[in-house]
Amino acid sequence: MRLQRYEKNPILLPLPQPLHEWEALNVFNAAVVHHNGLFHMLYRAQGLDYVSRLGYAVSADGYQWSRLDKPVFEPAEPWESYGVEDPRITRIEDTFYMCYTAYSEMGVRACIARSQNLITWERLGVVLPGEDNKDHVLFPEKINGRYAMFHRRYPDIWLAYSDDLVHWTDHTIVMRPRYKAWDELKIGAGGPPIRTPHGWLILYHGVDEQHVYRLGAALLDLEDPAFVISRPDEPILEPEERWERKGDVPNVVFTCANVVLDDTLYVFYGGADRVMAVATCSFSALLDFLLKHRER
Ligand code: BMA
Repeated sequence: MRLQRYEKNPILLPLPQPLHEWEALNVFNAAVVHHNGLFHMLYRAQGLDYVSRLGYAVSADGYQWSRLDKPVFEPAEPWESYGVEDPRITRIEDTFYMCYTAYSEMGVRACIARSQNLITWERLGVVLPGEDNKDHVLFPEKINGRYAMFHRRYPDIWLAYSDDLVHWTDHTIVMRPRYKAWDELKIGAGGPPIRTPHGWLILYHGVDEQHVYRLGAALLDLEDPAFVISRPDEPILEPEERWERKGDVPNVVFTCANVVLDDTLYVFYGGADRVMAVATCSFSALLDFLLKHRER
């Protein structure tokens, strides 16, 4: 089972103009939500200073995008001084929550901000203080009365719970790298988990010893997402196109966003840390594939 690339990829390129200095080098690893009939994107942008800021773009179909001239989210705290990276947005009831990585001389920190309109953001702060952490993403609903979130304690995907989105407890490992596989070195969650009648469908990235980033899918128990129902051996996307192989970091496909509309799964992903792209598949076909590869 493989994702199908949009034939006119990439969908977003750096804009090397004086006006767009902040996004002149790389635009990648975006969050995307579908709301009120439109796709909304917050993308990670780097200018020549390599500081990551977040730009906003909007689209009616997920393929053709229009963007704002200025970033909508920029470093503002000491722990963000080198940049705000890799946003993942989850809607919970009427609020959009953005998980993002803050990068500074202190290291990388897992942060959350919230918004009602996707443009103006209020910071909740560092949610896993005192540790290097990233690849965190919220579940779209509470599980057994508490908020749930994936995060990454190198090299594994972890699950944690919270009553207030700020204090996180009951940390457990969900998935680990697999020996001599495409996801042998480290793994991290993609966009928000998707509820299905058979479990939480998740996408994740895996890295091999050659530092190639690929994408995979898994199915987790609805009541206890630490229980893995299915994790097929094969990736669903790997670097093949020139702009996935060559860029700021070679051989990278990296996702922070998945949207399901009707029966189409849209996977938005960064190519080689330089451009944004989209690939799709039939959601029910992917779910069937996962159910066929159930672990015993
Ligand atoms: C990870 C993250 C991603 C990036 C990837 C490949 O550690 O920082 O933002 O796409 O590395 O460089």
